[in-house]
Amino acid sequence: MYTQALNVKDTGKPASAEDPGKLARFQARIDAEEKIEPNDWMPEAYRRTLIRQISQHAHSEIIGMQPEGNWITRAPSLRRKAGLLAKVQDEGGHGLYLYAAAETLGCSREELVDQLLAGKAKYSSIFNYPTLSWADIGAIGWLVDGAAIMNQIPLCRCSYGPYARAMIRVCKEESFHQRQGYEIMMTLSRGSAAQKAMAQDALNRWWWPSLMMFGPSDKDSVHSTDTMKWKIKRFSNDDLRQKFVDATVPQGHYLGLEFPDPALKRDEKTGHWQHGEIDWSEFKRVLAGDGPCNRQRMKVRTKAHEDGTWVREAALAHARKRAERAAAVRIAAE
Ligand code: FAQ
Repeated sequence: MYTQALNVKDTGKPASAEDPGKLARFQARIDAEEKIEPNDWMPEAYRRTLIRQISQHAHSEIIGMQPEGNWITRAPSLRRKAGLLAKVQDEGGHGLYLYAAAETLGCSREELVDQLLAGKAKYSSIFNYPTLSWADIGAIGWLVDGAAIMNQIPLCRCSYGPYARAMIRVCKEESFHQRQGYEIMMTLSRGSAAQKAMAQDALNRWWWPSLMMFGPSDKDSVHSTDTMKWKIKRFSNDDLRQKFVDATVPQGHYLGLEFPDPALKRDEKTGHWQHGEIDWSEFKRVLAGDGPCNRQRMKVRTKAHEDGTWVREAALAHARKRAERAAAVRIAAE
């Protein structure tokens, strides 16, 4: 899918030391909506910010398999189990495309995974919340995948080619996930009083963390100025959050559910749904490693990585043998 162009090593050069002519030509290409490809010249800061964002995104997909994976054995029917299994596998696949896209920028997947396991890399705050009932699987599909799509559709037009192309397939799959989640919520909301209460409880717990997925408010976002100038991000965090709220509130009302926000109201002039104040102290706590499940997520991920050591070693040994056999055949033919 991608060239594994590991020929663009980190020069450690600060952005200020870069050739102004090259910088101007680079920005002109971005402004002309050209895609930047792995072997093209790019400013160090652009390369580093992409590695940061793409690897955080990849880690999120991989850690994000845990809250839902937790329910595969407890899904209420074979149909639900098959759907959930496929969804969780899709998220694993997204992680792999994204690691591959990050590798084209000159860092290896091993380095990125090591950073995650060492606790030096971020992943999305949302995956540090627990899945307490089956309705949480519906709420994740509807809200978390819904928020992910809102954020990722514009990334299909990101200036960096490999990231933009990876996002096209990811978004198609996320949109299936969103619909299967909404369908679970619909079934529960139209079910018994206990099922409806379960759906309401899931919405109560997942609503605010879903809004936090879009990142800090624009005034506190440190990277947005650069990433918007470079057309990595096309919309600000607050703009995407607002689009998500506008799309999701009517869906929740259609389910007959209430949002856990007494301040939520539709502005008749603009048509937008205004939401109450987000608890940024909770967001900061989760980012600092003190969310309800941060420790558990890292423990499970570390164990899975250790348990997979023999698979990686076997795959490498097999690749080595194949290469040796192919070399022997070539020599014999010469
Ligand atoms: N959680 O200056 P900004 C999914 C960090 S995939 C944790 O605004 P930026 C699919 C940010 O990294 C979900 N950290 O940063 C799925 C930065 O930290 P740093 C993941 C967050 O990059 C569904 C600092 O705060 N999606 O759900 C969060 O311009 C179901 C300052 O923030 C992506 O990664 C957060 N919520 O904007 C899987 C999409 N927000 O690096 C399984 C791509 C911010 O300086 C099941 N990423 N931070 O240490 C993006 O679009 C952007 O990176 C943002 C943040 C919008 C997340």
